[in-house]
Amino acid sequence: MAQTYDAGKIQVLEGLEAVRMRPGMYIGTTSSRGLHHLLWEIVDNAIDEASNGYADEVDVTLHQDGSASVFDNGRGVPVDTHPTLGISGVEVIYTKLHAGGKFSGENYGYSGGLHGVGASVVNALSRWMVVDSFRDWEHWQMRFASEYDPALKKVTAGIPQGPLTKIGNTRKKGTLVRFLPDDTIFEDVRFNGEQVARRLQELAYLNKGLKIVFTDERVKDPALRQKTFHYEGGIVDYVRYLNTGKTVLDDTVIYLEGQRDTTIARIAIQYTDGYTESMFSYVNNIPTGEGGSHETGFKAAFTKAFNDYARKIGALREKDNNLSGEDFREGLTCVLVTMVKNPQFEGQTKGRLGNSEVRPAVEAIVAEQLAYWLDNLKNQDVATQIVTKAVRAAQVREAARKTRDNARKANQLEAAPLVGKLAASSGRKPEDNELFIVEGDSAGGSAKQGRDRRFQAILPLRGKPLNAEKKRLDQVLSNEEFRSLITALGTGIDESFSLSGLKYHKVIILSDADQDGAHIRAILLTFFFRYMKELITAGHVYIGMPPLYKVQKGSRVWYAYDDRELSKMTREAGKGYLLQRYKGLGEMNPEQLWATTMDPAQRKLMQVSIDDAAQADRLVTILMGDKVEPRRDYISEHADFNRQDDFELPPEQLKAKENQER
Ligand code: 0R9
Repeated sequence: MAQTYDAGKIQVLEGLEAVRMRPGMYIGTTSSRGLHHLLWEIVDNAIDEASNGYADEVDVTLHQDGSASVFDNGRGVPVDTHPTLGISGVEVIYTKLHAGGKFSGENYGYSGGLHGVGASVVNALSRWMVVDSFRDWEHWQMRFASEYDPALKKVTAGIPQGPLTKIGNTRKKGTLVRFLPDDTIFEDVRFNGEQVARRLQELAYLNKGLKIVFTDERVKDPALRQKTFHYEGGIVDYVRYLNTGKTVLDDTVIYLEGQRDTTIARIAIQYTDGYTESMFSYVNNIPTGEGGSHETGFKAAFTKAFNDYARKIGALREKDNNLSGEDFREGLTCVLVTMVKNPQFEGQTKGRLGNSEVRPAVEAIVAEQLAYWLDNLKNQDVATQIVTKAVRAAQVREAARKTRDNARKANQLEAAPLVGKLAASSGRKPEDNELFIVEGDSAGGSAKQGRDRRFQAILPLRGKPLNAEKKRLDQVLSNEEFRSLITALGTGIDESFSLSGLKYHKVIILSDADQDGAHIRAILLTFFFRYMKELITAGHVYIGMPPLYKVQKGSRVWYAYDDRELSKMTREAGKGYLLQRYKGLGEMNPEQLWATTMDPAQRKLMQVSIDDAAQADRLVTILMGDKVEPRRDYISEHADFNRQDDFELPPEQLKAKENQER
C-alpha cells in the first residue's frame, strides 16, 4: 500500500556545521570520489522515487559552470509545513542532517552503505543548491547558498536564501535539484563525465525500464553530449552486454527472481565458452566486489541444483563425486542483485555484505527458482550443455593440478635458472621489498645495476609473455615467463593463490612508453586480473613511469613525464637547451634509470586498482579476447591518436591512480 508523505515523520537530528567540519565522516573522502558521492546521493533519491513506482525517468546534467543537476519525474518533494518545526518539508530535507523518511525506516526500504547520508550533506558541501518541486500542479522553489557567518567567523553552507516560494502553476511533475560543489572542500571539483556515464548506465541496467538521460554540457561535440540509458531487459540485458566479445555457450540467459522475508534476489546468468568466472553482485544497487553472504547463498544453491541435475540426467553416476562449484562456474557470467534491509558492508573497501540472514534467504530463492528452471522442458538442452562443460572443467582442473604440482617440484629442482633471471633483493622484509618486472634484457640489465639491491629485485621479461586471456590455467603455467613471475612472487596462483606468501609488497611493471610496452603491460595486468586479482585489490600492483624527455642546459637536467611537463620545463630552461626524447628504457644508463624511474624519492608510480570490476572484466575480454570486431569498435571509439599508447588498457578499466609517492 502506498504511504502518503507526512512531514511529521521526518526525524530531525542536527545541523549542517558538523558536515563541513568533518566531511570525511559523511562522504568518506574529499577526493574526486567524495565529489562524485554528492551526485550519487541525489541520484539515489531520484532512483528511490522510481523504485517506489512514481517515476520512470531520471535526467542527470553536468553544466558548464561546474554544477550538476538531477531531475526525476516523480511526485515532487513534499512542500507542506512540518508540524512542530514550522518549516517546509523541503527545508527540513535539505538543511537538517539525517532528515528524511529513509531514516525513520518507513517510507524507504532499501538504502546503501555510504549512500543514504541524505541530501542535506550535499547542500552542506555546496556553494549553492536550488531545489524545484513540481507537485500537485504547482511549481515551488527554494534556494540555498554558503555565506560567511561573522559570529562563527567562518563560512557556513546550506543557508536558505529566502522561503520556499511558489513560482507558479505547472503541468510538470517531479523534483529538480541543482548544486555547485564547494571548491574549498574538494580537492578537485570537476566531475568525470565518463565515470558518471558508466555508473548511470549500470544503474539503468539495475533498474529495469528506468530511462536515464545523461547530458554533459561541457562536451564540445553536440553528437557526444547526450546519452540515454534505458533497458527493458534490466540485468538480462546487462549480462548480454558484459558478454560482448565473448562466444556464448547458448544465447539463453537464465533469469531467476524471488523474495524471502524482506530479502529480494534477482539473478541473470549466461555461459560463455571461456574458462573464467565473472560474478557481479550488488546490494541495494551498490556493487559488492568483495562478495559476501548473498554470493555464498547463491553459490551453494547453484552448485547443489546442478549436481542434482547432473545425477538426474546420468552425467554423474552414483559412485562419482559431486562436481565442485568452480567447475559449474567456469565460463559463467552472472549478475546477482540483492535488496536487503539495513545492509552491513564489511571488508577493506566496504565491498562485502555481512548480513548472515541473507545467505539462507538467497539460497532458498535460488534453490526453488533454479529447480523450477531445470524442470522446464525447453531448458533441457542448455542445462545439459552446462553440465557437460562442468564435467570437462573438472577433468581439466585435475590435469592442471598435476601440472601445478609438477611445476612446483620442477621449480624447486630448477631454482638455479630462475635465480639467474631474477636479481633478488638482499632484504627479507616483504613490506619493504619491491619487484620490478622489466621489459627486455637490456633494460633489465640497467635496472639490475641501477637499483638499490637492499630492497629492489629485478625480473627481466624476454619478449612478450603469452596472453593469459586466451589461455587455460594449465597453458599459462607451462609458459616460462609466467612461471618465473609466479615463483618470484611466492603467492601461488588462482585457487591456490595466497597473499601470505607474497615476497614483494610493491610489484612494479616497467615497460617502454610505446605500443609494445603498452601491450606487455596489458598482458601482465590481464594475468594479474584473471589469476591474482587480490594482488590488485590489495593495492600491490603499480605501473612505473619512465620519463619521456630529458631537457639539459649546462649542468642542469630536467626530466619530463608528459608533454605538459615538457613545455613547462623548456619554458623554465629558456633558450639553448638540449632535448632528448626517450624511446625506450634501454636508452637510459643505470644511473639515469635509477634517478628517474626507480628511486622512491623521485620516481612516479601509478597504483593499479579495480574501480569498476564489471567494466574491467568486459574490457579485458574486448581488448585481449579473440574476437576482432568488438576490439576494433572499442579502439576506434576510444583511441586518442595523439597519445602514444592508445592500446593501453584505458584508465576506466584497470584504474591507475597517481601515487602520492612523488
Ligand atoms: C532529483 C532528485 N530527487 C529527489 O531528491 C527526490 C526526493 C523525493 C522525495 C519524494 C518524491 N520525489 C523525490 N525526489 C517523496 C514524496 C513523498 C513521500 N516520500 C517521498 C510524498 O509525496 O508523499 N523525498 C525524498 C525524501 C523525502 N521525500 C521525505 F520523505 F523525506 F520527505
